[in-house]
Amino acid sequence: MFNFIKKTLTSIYQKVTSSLGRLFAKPIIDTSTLEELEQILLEADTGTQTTKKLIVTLTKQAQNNAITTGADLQQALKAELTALVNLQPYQEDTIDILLLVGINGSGKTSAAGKLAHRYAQLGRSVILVAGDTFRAAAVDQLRIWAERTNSTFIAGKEGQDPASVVYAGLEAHAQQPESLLIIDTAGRLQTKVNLMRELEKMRAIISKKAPNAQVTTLLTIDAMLGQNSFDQAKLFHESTHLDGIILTKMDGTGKGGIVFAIAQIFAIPVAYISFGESVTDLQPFDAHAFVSDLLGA
Ligand SMILES: Nc1nc2c(ncn2[C@@H]2O[C@H](COP(=O)(O)OP(=O)(O)OP(=O)(O)O)[C@@H](O)[C@H]2O)c(=O)[nH]1
Ligand SMILES: [Mg+2]
Repeated sequence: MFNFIKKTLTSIYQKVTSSLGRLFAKPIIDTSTLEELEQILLEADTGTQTTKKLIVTLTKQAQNNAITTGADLQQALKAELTALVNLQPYQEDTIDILLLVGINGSGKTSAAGKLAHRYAQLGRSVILVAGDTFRAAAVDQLRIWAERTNSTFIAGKEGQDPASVVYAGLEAHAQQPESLLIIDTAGRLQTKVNLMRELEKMRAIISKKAPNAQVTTLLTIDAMLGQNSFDQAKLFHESTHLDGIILTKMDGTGKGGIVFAIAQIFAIPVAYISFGESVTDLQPFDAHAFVSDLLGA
């Protein structure tokens, strides 16, 4: 399994890895090497703020002669990137209730299905809750994932208060406390304020009805949106507590720098990456292994 993921990731980041490899092979580095590095990082979606910070630090080290060769640069960049992603690692084993949030189309419903599969593989029974009552199709979409993964399915009617569907989900969970309750939510309502209010209401019901449950909120971010995805992340980060990120559609981008931008700006770990549309196309994200693979170090 691990080799498969590594192969998938390697093919995703090949372009970045090979551009970096060229720089790291240089026997001696100069200002233009750092300029090239800056360009590669920006093109890889590392974001201007994070890239600038990295380049300033590396330039200082080069001026002090702490970095003279491409190999030095590789080690220094590895240390900086590792420090960036060295967040409290995401723990998936102890969770009772998983709330999925994110803007429309970012991959919440598919992630709910893939996570149901993952936890079933880990031996947990899963209850999928259709907390997106905004569109009738959203319920049908999640129902298909529930059937595919043999999960219990809880849904209400179109337009029903999602908090009441969550309530029904919590009742089912109380009957099977060892199971994992995964709640899919809407990505779009009439306004963003409504959306955030709805999420808060769901969270309030959860803490009232299951005060001792381990509740985790994950934000789905579409990696293909690159820089634009930071705005959506900001919107949720400011309004609600987030425990981690699911970076979706990684198969559609040859970039990986977004991982560092997220770590630097939001200081929350990427918990999973999703790289396709089948049940197995979601895996836990190992930030340290990712840095090593990306830099070939
Ligand atoms: N290639 C690829 N497609 C994905 C991935 N994740 C989701 N998709 C597709 O992206 C589209 C949107 O995914 P959904 O899971 O419906 O997104 P959502 O956040 O639930 O969307 P709303 O319910 O509209 O808010 C679907 O066509 C998915 O099949 C991924 O990792 N890779
Ligand atoms: Mg959905």
